[in-house]
Amino acid sequence: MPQSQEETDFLQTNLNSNFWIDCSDQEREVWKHLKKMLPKRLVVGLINLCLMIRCTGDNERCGASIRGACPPAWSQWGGKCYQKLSEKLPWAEAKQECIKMGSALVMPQSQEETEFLQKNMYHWFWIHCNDLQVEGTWVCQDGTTDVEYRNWRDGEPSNDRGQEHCAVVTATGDWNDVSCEDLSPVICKRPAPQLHF
Ligand SMILES: [Ca+2]
Ligand SMILES: [Ca+2]
Repeated sequence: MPQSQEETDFLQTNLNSNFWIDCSDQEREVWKHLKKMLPKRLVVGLINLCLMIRCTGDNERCGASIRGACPPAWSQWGGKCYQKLSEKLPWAEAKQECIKMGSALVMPQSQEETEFLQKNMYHWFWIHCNDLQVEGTWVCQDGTTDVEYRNWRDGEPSNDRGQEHCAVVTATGDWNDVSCEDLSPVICKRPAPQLHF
């Protein structure tokens, strides 16, 4: 919980990452700062909400995810909203179903995100990662943005029988390539609504 404007500035300048502010009376100092930057009608609506602030390194652009801002039936973790589908699907159908819902097939980018999904959604599930175009060249994407994070199990991707081109997070949290026609649980992801200031 930043205690002063100086501390908030320091955190925003030196941490190019997310941090939660504690929701309590102590956030008055942060609110003073936010009130200067946000339109009044927004501040009135948000006065009792907690914000997650993300700033770029140069401290010139900040965004705040509103905790609890995900649509009904979507769960929030950081700046993302997730929803699990009730049906197991082949990979391509899983991807399409998420697109129909205005979202993307999930692509976890850290062990922490994976653990959140395993705890709250499914122990194993498709991820937006395949080598359909060029065998052995894995393309992993968060929506349309390439993701570098990899967490293959030892010995994977194995491309068994030359037929494994889509990736799942397994029950142990690491990845395996399997047939894209397999039926696996599906989690869709969309960004949480953001305030930019
Ligand atoms: Ca393959
Ligand atoms: Ca495999």
